[in-house]
Amino acid sequence: LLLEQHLRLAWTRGEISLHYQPQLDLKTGAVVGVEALVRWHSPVLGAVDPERFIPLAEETGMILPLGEWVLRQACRQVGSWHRAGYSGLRLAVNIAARQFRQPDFIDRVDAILAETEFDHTRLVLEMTESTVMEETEEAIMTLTDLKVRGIGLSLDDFGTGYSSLNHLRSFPIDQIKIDRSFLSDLQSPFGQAAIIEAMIAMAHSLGLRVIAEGVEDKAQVDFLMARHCDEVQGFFWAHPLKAEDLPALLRADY
Ligand code: G
Ligand code: G
Ligand code: MN
Ligand code: NA
Repeated sequence: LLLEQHLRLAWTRGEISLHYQPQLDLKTGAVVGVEALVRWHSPVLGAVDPERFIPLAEETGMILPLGEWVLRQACRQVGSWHRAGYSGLRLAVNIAARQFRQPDFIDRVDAILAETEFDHTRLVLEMTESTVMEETEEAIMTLTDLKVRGIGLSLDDFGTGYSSLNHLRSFPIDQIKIDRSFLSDLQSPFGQAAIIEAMIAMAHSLGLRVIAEGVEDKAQVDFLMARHCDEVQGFFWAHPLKAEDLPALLRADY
């Protein structure tokens, strides 16, 4: 079978699940959010890397039903944590370009939020620069509609695309997520440290929050603290976890 055929079957056989990776406030160390990350465990192929099947799902259009399932499932799960007392917890969900460009994208998000009774203001959509920076006019309208609802917008993989810094100013986003490739090269002679520093300073001057992903060691933590990065995510604190393992990391006061 082709990977595509396996993926179609995986869908019907319940082989797709979600993991949740904590996002922490760097100053307080509190878990302020979780990113939902899709996982596929095939009895035939084993664990298939999302870097392989997400692009395939995008090409074939399967990302549309898959993406809706992810949003619905994640809202149900995180909604249950809200009701258990962790009412401030934010949920970050990755949105593919093809989902975002559906003319009725907002209606679909609204429907899922209503169905799961999820607090709009606790949802953050993670989208890449290329997703939001194409077809600028429509994109700004959709992003504005989301923002009016209180939904947060985070620019994922920041620094890797062709974003115009001028555009950044006019886009109604709340946060940039610095791509992990920058942090992994902190010690390189190519000035990655200076680039991260500049990205944080620029984002802050535009009133945007900054999250760094792929934080794996203490040197990276110290570096980010000294530059006043707002939030962090990475193996240093936690890997993406099964839902059942998450509550142990949450604080009741958050
Ligand atoms: O979890 P991991 O690092 O293996 O994810 C690899 C890539 O797959 C990341 O870039 C991530 O954004 C993407 N990804 C994970 N889950 C989803 C999802 O539910 N929807 C979309 N569109 N992308 C996802
Ligand atoms: O691009 P996006 O934010 O969607 O990427 C999230 C992906 O990053 C997930 O697939 C997750 O498995 C991966 N990831 C999370 N933390 C770390 C880390 O500390 N190091 C590395 N190498 N990958 C990480
Ligand atoms: Mn992401
Ligand atoms: Na990313």
